[in-house]
Amino acid sequence: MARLSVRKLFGLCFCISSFLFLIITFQVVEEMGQFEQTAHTLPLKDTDELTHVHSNRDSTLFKSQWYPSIVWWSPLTGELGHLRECGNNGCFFTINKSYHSHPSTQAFLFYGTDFNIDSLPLPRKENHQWALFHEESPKNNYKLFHEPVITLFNHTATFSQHSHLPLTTQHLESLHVLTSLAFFLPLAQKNHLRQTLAPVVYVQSDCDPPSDRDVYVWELMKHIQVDSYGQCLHNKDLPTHLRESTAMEEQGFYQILAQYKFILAFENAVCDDYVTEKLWRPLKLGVVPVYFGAPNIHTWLPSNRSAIVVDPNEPPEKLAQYLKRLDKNDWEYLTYLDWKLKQEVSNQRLVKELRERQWGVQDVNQDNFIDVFECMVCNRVWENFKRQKKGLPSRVWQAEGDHLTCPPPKMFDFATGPPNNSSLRHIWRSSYEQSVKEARALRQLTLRNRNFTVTQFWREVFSD
Ligand SMILES: *[C@@H]1O[C@H](CO)[C@@H](O)[C@H](O)[C@H]1NC(C)=O
Ligand SMILES: *[C@@H]1O[C@H](CO)[C@@H](O)[C@H](O)[C@H]1NC(C)=O
Ligand SMILES: *[C@@H]1O[C@H](CO)[C@@H](O)[C@H](O)[C@H]1NC(C)=O
Ligand SMILES: *[C@@H]1O[C@H](CO)[C@@H](O)[C@H](O)[C@H]1NC(C)=O
Ligand SMILES: *[C@@H]1O[C@H](CO)[C@@H](O)[C@H](O)[C@H]1NC(C)=O
Ligand SMILES: CC(=O)N[C@H]1CO[C@H](CO)[C@@H](O)[C@@H]1O
Repeated sequence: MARLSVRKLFGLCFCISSFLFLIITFQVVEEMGQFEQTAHTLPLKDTDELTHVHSNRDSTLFKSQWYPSIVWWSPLTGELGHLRECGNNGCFFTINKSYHSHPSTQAFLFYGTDFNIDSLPLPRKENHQWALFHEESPKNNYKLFHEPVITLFNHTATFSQHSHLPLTTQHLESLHVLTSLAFFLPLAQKNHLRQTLAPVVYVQSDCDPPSDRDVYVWELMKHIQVDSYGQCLHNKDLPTHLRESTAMEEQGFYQILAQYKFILAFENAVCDDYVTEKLWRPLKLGVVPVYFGAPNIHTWLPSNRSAIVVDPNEPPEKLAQYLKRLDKNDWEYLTYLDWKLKQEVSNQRLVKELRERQWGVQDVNQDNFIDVFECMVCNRVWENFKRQKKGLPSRVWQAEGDHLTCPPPKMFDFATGPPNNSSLRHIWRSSYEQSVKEARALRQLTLRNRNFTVTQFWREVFSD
């Protein structure tokens, strides 16, 4: 919930800043005489006007008053209507659903977590492109993670490196924050602090997620001391002013974590490329992450010896023994911080990704990933307009299974587990299995290309 509200806050900031940006853009553009009309007259379009865009070979975009409309089917941006420039192209973006049947509408944008079966923009016309934005955990909406559903979309922006706009590094501001020594504590100091602190720290308040991390950590705690500040497996209190989940990015909180030798960086779900701040935070602080999450994490680590990657098939006791050995052996521990002390990211894949991505993270000087997603779709819509004008066949975009995928969640089965009173742990597997059926039903109903009711949907889900 807290993450959600922080995200909403960011969303609001993005909205406000992109609104200001737009106002400024409009003023500049208007002064340059490129727009013949002001923005508020733009939404008024009809078939003839769109045809005009197609047929008038000589009209350059900015001489024309007509723009394709792109409808956010999830009200993510909250913007009832605004024109955006995307390079040389312009599109009108709106959350007004009555644009579904408007002739200027060329694309629909969906936000994964809000993607709802009960009101899809059906019927879908041949020119209606669908685009999915989903950067969050699979647990927020499992049914999108199956081929029958993901392939309904033409364009994707997801955490998968295979998507059209990969958001894998969405929680990493820059290479600089990784190599920075701002929070780094020398090992002598950490060794001194070991008199009062455990070697390992864990901070989670989203308990019993699909990765089943709490059960693993509970088992690990039998073999090595872990200070656990969050609500899950809690055994140590944070200072009162840092107890709000919004304090997770505060300096005071970072300083507490930076005192430890190891941070348990356990994702809430285990899928390739699903990497969150849980990994980047310890790397930033100069604490060795003990990572459990994306099986392909080696693709993204700053160097080949910068994190201890948990093998879920090995007993936690073995990991505990390894951590204890490193705790006693300074030289060996420091091999994991070598890259940090040299301030060098040797993973060229990560370097390239950060250099080439077109969006920034909490950076007012760069577009955010939602702007870039909107423009990707806008530019693709225009690309086909231009091809049509030249008499070329339209280009076809199609999401593929690997644009959003995650294997079924697995539970650990140690002899004993935490004294839990949460049944949540047990729902993930069945909810995943149910989502496979939902995906199949959703595809069938969507391809029928008529609107359908929730009742019809559930009837279809349970039809076999
Ligand atoms: C949505 O768009 C329609 C035109 O397509 C317009 O009549 C209506 O007022 C708009 N709704 C809002 C809330 O702006
Ligand atoms: C790890 O990286 C270092 C330095 O970049 C390199 O010399 C070494 O061969 C790498 N080891 C492996 C196993 O990839
Ligand atoms: C979008 O996807 C649909 C369904 O797969 C397909 O029929 C359509 O041709 C695609 N449109 C574009 C522009 O790629
Ligand atoms: C779980 O148990 C603890 C202590 O046994 C109690 O404080 C907590 O309220 C319980 N939670 C729920 C959801 O029942
Ligand atoms: C389906 O669309 C028709 C026509 O637009 C509308 O009258 C009807 O209420 C819709 N049905 C559902 C289930 O949304
Ligand atoms: C480790 C442990 O005690 N797990 C229990 C958690 O709760 C479920 C029922 O909600 C039990 O089946 C588990 O054994």
